[in-house]
Amino acid sequence: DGDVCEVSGFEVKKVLRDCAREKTMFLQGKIAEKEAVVILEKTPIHVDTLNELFRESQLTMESNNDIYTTYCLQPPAHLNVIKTTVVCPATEKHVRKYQEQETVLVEETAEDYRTITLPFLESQSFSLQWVYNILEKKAEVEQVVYEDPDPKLGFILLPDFKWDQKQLDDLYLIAIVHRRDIKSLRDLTSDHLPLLRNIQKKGKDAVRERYGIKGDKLRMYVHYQPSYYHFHIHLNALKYNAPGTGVDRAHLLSNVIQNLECDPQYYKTRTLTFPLRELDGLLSHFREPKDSAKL
Ligand code: M7G
Repeated sequence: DGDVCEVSGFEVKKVLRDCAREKTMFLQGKIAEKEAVVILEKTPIHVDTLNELFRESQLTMESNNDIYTTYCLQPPAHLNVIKTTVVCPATEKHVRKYQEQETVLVEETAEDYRTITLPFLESQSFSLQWVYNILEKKAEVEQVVYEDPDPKLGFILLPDFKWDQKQLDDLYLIAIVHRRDIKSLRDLTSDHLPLLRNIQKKGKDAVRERYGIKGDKLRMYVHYQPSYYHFHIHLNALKYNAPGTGVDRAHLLSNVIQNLECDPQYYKTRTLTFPLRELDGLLSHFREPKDSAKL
């Protein structure tokens, strides 16, 4: 399963989602008989390639009216790349994750978490193999920006695979904690405050040192629900409107810390609201009469 699938052999079966504005497309298909999901994304224009872009592109005028002219600019090959992410072999769940679909808001009480969400995610959630590969230095080793190796307070900071690292405008990193016993925001108590403060402090310092971006230009947050139930924190450039930063899913790290300072059991006891997509198996469990979900 660790084999790299050759994307050149990708046969498209279905367009899962097509976002013209974001210039991304999510595709389902096959690579050598294996199910695959492929994500195509046109990358931003880099400021330092502008001179080259105008000098070396082929320009075709499309229209002209008074002082207004539009062109089609055909850049040289190396400036015209599409970031491509391949998931192969992809599971049915990957296909659903990227499929265009309606979402609804769910209010999850502490009891709902225990009786509905937890049993569901224990049986259904995505494999964490890629996370363990990072923590065990079996993958993305040369990508690591910073590591605090402490087994209780430590974490690995590295570029999120959504970021191509070609420009800082859309900087996106993740901090993955070493300890493996925190599934999500729901598991946090005041016992975890030293861990959270450690990531907040050292994560900011590492980003400033490596990329020259200061802490007040950085958004640090966790998702609830996450896709991967091993605790991690998202870090991105404040000016970048990254997907998943909406109030329905993102919980700012500084707010999480303060909530736990006020109430050690905050996330264990509160009702948490989050969006679920129509095809998410968890949603059907929320819609069933609660008594049958407990069986
Ligand atoms: P999440 O909140 O669990 O789910 O975040 P989301 O994907 O629905 O946001 C997991 C984060 O890990 C996301 O930002 C992913 O882009 C990122 N990610 C996922 N995978 C499989 C990898 C990977 O293999 N390498 C790296 N570097 N990042 C990944």
